[in-house]
Amino acid sequence: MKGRIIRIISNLYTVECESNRYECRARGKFRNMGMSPVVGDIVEIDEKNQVILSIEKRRNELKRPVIANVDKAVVITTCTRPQFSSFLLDKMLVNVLANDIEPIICFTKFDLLKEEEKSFFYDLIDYYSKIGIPSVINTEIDTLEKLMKNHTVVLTGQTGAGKSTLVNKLDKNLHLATDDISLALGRGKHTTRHVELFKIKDYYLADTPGFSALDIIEEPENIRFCFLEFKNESCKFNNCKHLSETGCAVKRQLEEGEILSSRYENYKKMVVK
Ligand SMILES: Nc1nc2c(ncn2[C@@H]2O[C@H](COP(=O)(O)OP(=O)(O)OP(=O)(O)O)[C@@H](O)[C@H]2O)c(=O)[nH]1
Ligand SMILES: [Mg+2]
Ligand SMILES: [Zn+2]
Repeated sequence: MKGRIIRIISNLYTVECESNRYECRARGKFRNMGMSPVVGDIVEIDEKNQVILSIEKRRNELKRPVIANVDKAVVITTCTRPQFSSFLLDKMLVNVLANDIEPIICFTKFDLLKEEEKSFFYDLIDYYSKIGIPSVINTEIDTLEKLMKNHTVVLTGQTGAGKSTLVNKLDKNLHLATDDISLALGRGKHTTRHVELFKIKDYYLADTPGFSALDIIEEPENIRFCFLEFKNESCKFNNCKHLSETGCAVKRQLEEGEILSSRYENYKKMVVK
């Protein structure tokens, strides 16, 4: 029987086959092969013995958070508490785009901003939307749900950013634990401890444990194409890295204010090691 892994807790894999759920174990052979089943995997199970027999080839996968076969990622980004970081946002976007997953940016804690701080975020929302990444505030539920319709979506973001809070808002029957004690104590405390896919209305949404730091593991070559607004066609050299080459259209657009300077600075931080 075929199904999808929707949750893993310790060594127990919950596999959903149509509307039934089976709590399965994985065979040692996966470990020996150096691969373990992850949430989102399509698997063949032996429902009588409750074991996973095989894993279907993945369409895509993420390492942070660990999940496979998703269409979109909602990149949860705080406006404050913890403080907004454009570098973290751009790293999360690269992480998603490099794995063939469509990002959506969702800002949280906009309500905690002072009036004069808000326009900075409106400008960011405009900029990212313009370059092709839909961007919303977590109060714009209808827009978000339209973007997620019929898709399998993963939430990604640092710990305390508001991922589980958003899931609870989207599905009033879920009462996932949310907490901000970590902020009061000033150290990382992960409230969500496992990845779990929830069926909500007409989409699947995965809540995930947040991270406290995110490293970029992509090659510079891949990173360049994740900056969607950096168009190579207009550069003098078609392999232009947009660093110190002559006739670079990206640098020209940067000087003309068409490219956001934080985007270019973050790109440089990621590719110049
Ligand atoms: N004021 C305000 N607080 C928010 C908002 N979103 C989340 N919070 C609060 O932020 C804290 C952390 O939220 P969580 O939903 O637990 O964060 P998380 O991303 O799930 O964290 P981890 O599970 O550790 O990865 C909670 O106290 C929430 O009530 C928001 O938009 N505005
Ligand atoms: Mg959580
Ligand atoms: Zn260039």
